[in-house]
Amino acid sequence: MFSRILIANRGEIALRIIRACKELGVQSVVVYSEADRNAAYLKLADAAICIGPGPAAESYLNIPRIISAAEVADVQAIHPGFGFLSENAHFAEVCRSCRIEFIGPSVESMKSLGSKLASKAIARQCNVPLTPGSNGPVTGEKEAVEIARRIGYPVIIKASAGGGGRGMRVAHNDISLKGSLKAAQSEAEAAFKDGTVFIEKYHEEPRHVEVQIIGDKHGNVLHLCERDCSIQRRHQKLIEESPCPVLDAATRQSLCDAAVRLARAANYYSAGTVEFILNKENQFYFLEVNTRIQVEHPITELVTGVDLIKAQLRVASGDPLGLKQEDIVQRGWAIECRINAEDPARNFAPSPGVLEEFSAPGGPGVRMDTHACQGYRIPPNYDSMIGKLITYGPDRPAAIATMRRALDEFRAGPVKTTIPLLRQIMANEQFVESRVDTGWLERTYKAAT
Ligand code: MV4
Repeated sequence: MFSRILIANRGEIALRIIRACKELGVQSVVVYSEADRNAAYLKLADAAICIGPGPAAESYLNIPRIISAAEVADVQAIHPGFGFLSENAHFAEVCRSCRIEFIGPSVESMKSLGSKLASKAIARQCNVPLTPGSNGPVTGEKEAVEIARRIGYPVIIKASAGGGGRGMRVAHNDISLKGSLKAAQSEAEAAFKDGTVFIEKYHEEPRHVEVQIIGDKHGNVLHLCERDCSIQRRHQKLIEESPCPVLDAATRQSLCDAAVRLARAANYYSAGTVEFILNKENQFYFLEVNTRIQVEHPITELVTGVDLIKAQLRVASGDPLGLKQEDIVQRGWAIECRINAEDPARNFAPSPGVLEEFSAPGGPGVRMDTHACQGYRIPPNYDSMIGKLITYGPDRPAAIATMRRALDEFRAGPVKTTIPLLRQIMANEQFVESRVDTGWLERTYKAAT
C-alpha cells in the first residue's frame, strides 16, 4: 500500500478519501484553493497545501500546480476524486511521466472510453447492446438524412467527445435534422475541440441505469450491481438508488454481465461505471463509460458492503481484488439524496453563503457524507453539492421511510437547499411506485416548488 497520497479535489469527496486513507494507514495530503482555506476537513488530512485562487482553472484544474504540490509533499499517488481532472487522460499521462500513480484506470482506457464512438466500437465487439444508429462519425446532411430515415425518427445527434449530456440534439424530421447537425458539429468543435458527431435512434422517456465495475491490474474485473439514476434535472442527478426497482433478476444479470464484458475488453482497472438506457420494454442499451469514482458510489457500498475508495487505493497500489463475483451480493436497499445549496423555487439557482444553521440527521440506516458544518461558508466558485444523505434498509419502503425521517430531521439555512424538494419527492406517489423516467423530475416539478 502507498504510504502517502495527494487528494486533488475538495469538499465532500476529499473528506471521503481522507477517511479511507486513515483506515488504511495511508497519509493524506489535500490540496485546497483560497476559496476553501477555512474548510474544516482540511485539518483532518495529514497536510494541506494551498494551490491557488478560487477559480478552478487556477487551482483544482491546474495541472502544474497540482503536480508541484505532489512533488513537494513527496506522495506516491494522486486521487483525483470526481469532476475536475478525474477523467482527464492528459493529467493521468503527466502523472505517469512524473512517476506518480494516478488512482484511476490506465491512460489507454481513459482515452478509448473517453470517446463515445470508440467506446461504442468496443461495446459492439463484445456484444453489448447498442442503440441503432450511424455506428461512426456523420459529416454530411445527405448521410445524416439517409441514416435517420433508415432507423426512423426521432433521432439524437451526439458529440463523440461529449459526455453527461453535453452537445446533444434531438431531431424529429429531415428539416430539423439538417439544422441540428450543423449546430451540433459547431457546438462540439467549440466545447471539445472535436466536431465529431454521430446519430442514434432517440429513446423517449427512458430510465438511466448504470453498473458499477471494479478491476485490478491482474485482469480481474467484477461488477458491483446496478444503480437507477432516473431522477435528474438537466443531466444533474438528484436521487439515486440501488437496486433498480424495475429490473427482474435475468435482465439484471445480463446488464451486469454486459458491463463486465465491456470493461474486460477495455483492459479496465480501478472503479468505473458503465451507463445504460433502459426502455419501457426493459431492454437496455449502452450509453457511455465513466472512468472515475462517482458521486453516487455510497449506495453501491451499502448494498454490497464493498468500500469503493479503499478498493481503488488497493488496486492502484497493485494489490489483486481478492474478491470473486460470487462474493458480491446485493443486499437490502439504498437511496441517496443530493443536498445542493440551490433554490428549486428559482430554477435551481445556486445559493452560496454561510450555513448559520446546519444539523444533519443520523440514527439507524443513515449515512451522511458531507464536509459542511454549522458556520461553513459555501464558496460561490464550485458546484452546489454540499452533501449526500444516504439511507439503507431491508427493502425499498424501509429505505424511503428512513429517508423521509432523515429529511425531516435535517436543519439547514438560511441558504436555500434541495431538502424541501427532496421531501416532496419522497411523498410523491409516482416516485413511491417507481413510475419515473429521466424526464419525470422536470415534468413534475416545473417551477411548482
Ligand atoms: C440518449 C437518450 C435517448 N436516446 N440516447 C444523456 C446523457 C448521455 N449520457 C446520454 N443521454 C441520453 N442519450 C438515445 N439514443 C437520452 C439521453 C438522456 C438521458 C440519459 C441518461 C440520463 C438522463 C438523460 C436525460 C436526458 C436525455
